[in-house]
Amino acid sequence: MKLTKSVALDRALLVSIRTPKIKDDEAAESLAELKRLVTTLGFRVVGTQSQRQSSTSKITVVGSGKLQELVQLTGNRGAEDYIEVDHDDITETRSDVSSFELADVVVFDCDLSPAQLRHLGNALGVEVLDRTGVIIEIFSRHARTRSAKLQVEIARLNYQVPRLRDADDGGNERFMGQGSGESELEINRRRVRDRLAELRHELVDVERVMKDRRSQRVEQFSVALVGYTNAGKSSTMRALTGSEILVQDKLFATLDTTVRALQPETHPRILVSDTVGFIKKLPHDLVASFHSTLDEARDASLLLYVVDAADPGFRSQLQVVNEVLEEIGVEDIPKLLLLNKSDQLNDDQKKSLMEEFPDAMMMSSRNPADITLLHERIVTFSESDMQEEELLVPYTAKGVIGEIRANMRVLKEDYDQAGIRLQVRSGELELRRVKKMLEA
Ligand SMILES: Nc1nc2c(ncn2[C@@H]2O[C@H](COP(=O)(O)OP(=O)(O)OP(=O)(O)O)[C@@H](O)[C@H]2O)c(=O)[nH]1
Ligand SMILES: [Mg+2]
Repeated sequence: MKLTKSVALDRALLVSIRTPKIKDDEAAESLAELKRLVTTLGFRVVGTQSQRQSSTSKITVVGSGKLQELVQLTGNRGAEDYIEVDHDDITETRSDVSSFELADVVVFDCDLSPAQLRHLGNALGVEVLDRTGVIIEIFSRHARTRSAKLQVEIARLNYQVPRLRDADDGGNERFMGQGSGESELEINRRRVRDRLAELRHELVDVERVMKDRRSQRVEQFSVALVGYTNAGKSSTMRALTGSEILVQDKLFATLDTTVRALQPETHPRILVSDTVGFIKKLPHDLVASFHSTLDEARDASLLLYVVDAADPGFRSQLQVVNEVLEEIGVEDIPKLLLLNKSDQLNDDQKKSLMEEFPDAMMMSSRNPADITLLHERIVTFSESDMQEEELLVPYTAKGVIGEIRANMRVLKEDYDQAGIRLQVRSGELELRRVKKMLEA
């Protein structure tokens, strides 16, 4: 689905279906999140509607009374054949339409089948989207690197395949003279499948290059920032590395992993990487696509879990992050929880959060003193399995001093007759490498 009419489609109406399986507060939270997703796409939300239903399986999703209401709110632009009045429809409904403004797009906070999307589109005569469609659209607008673009394109095509239909809506016209006897629909599906195979091939190549690049960094201590979308990962990354990274009050501002050195620079260097954010009900294809982006997290020496501690829903967001990361196998990597946006909390709130998460760090990416403390914690952690040793470097040894200064922490140095005596802290591999240089 490509939103070709996005300039004109600027007023959105959101619809939430409350099934018995979903608690009311969860549904409200999810609807608030959908509102932010839709706003990120550039739409203006003119109202929300909710309705209790036993399930979301009805072809019209909502009851007929509610459908009539949606028809009114979108300016009666649909085809009447698709709207039946069922007088036994006694479901509880709620509207929150602030001012009476007609909507040009209706967004459902659940996943809709291709048939439901089609039926509702015909009944309302406006664009109808589901949650997955919205998320895929955001991802595709925000992807910057080749790998992210490929991953999103694959997810988009996978989403589209079952939604393809004949140009004349259901007709099964045969293409004469082509020999194959395939319908237009079949031809379109085959084209999409061929394209998917091509994209997957290309992605494998791109990923091989990324993997090589990662393996060259394998000896370096690296920290990955992970967490829910909009938690403040990129802001923290920016503050820790002094780099100009995109920070936006938008969902999924970051889709590509960036890697930068921790600043002020340490010896050895510590690498920090920013990763894609998570969201509840992330479409399955996108989860699969972004596993490769998250490889950066799998290879990290320390994971910084960033949460927006000022968001009352952060516990359930953290749970989503944990679930996805468990799937990619990060259980053995040490973790530090960062309770970010502490500037939005009062003292009592901070105190009770620290009691609840005693190992966490309360911080704000906007507070330089907090960033300095975080920097220290990262450095201390990176040195925890390092060894201290004294090295004697003869004045005649070439290049060794440079190697030591770049890759080890020098605690003390003395100049005597035999050479420079250095007290260093270093990882085992580096120590071995330097000793070999000294023996040569
Ligand atoms: N008040 C406050 N706002 C913050 C803080 N840290 C980040 N923000 C804001 O939160 C919003 C999201 O920040 P980002 O750093 O882009 O969040 P992210 O986790 O990288 O988000 P995605 O890339 O979308 O997954 C921006 O508007 C930031 O300015 C903080 O400590 N306090
Ligand atoms: Mg970001």
